[in-house]
Amino acid sequence: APSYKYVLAEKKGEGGCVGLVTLNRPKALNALCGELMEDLKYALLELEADPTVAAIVLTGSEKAFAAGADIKEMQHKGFVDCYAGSFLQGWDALTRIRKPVIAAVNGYALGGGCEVAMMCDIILAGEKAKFGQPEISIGTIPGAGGTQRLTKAIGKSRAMQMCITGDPINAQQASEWGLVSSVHPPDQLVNEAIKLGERIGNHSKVIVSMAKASVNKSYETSLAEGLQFEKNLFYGTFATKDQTEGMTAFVEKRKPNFTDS
Ligand code: CO8
Repeated sequence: APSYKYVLAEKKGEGGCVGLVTLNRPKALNALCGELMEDLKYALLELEADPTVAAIVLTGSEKAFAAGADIKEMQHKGFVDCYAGSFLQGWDALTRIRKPVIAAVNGYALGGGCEVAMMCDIILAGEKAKFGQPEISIGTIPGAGGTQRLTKAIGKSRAMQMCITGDPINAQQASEWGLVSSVHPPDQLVNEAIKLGERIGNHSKVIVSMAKASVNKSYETSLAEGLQFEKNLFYGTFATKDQTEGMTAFVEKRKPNFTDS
């Protein structure tokens, strides 16, 4: 496997079915500089292409998932540098991964760090996690989905408050507000995320990616269109061997043997 400067990519879980990507730029609290985001993209694409990997866990350190976009990199930029250079456009790569991506957030997930967590499919938090969109306090606004995904996740009033005060929320609040699925002791968080990945790995990879695509569709479209999209994919599952196997195994009272086909 290739090695990266700012991320570690490994395989964990039963049969190496869970990819683990760890952001690793400790001196800057995993601030998301251009090079780190390139490393992250290629690490994810490598795991996406690996047929044994069923799900991917993305984590940082116990102190910081990521403290945001790299402020030192942005400090002297002008509008034209950002616009003509499509500044940070490459971040979208994360949202095009078709396998499930689970964010395991310990410590700070601020600004771009919170946005990257929200680009993932599921967020698990450590008890000391802090989520925030502090851009307002450095004279800018969220630029990678903070005003959009946060609003969909926790509602307008709470998202508005976070984006215009810059005040972060803790793991408990994030859990009550539905931003994260569950909260765990910091030292167990990554293992819990890997276990969740293993449970996903019990299922057919092709059907899992259809389920992911269908849930994501609800973010992008009207109810009627989303229901039609879901129905078509549901019908589509009947073109797979895994649907036949899953239903046959149920009737025969045995475990299914999915072949991702
Ligand atoms: N960028 C660059 N360096 C950072 C960042 C950052 N976001 N965050 C921390 N660092 C660096 C610090 O500069 C420091 O480096 P040095 O030792 O060389 O001075 C080192 O990390 C340690 O940081 P601190 O000493 O500040 O550590 P503390 O424990 O005292 O504080 C905090 C931790 C509270 C997390 C603090 O570091 C902080 O407030 N960080 C900035 C948080 C922030 O404002 N993030 C938002 C950035 S803006 C953004 O993300 C916009 C995204 C837009 C995306 C657009 C896509 C198209």
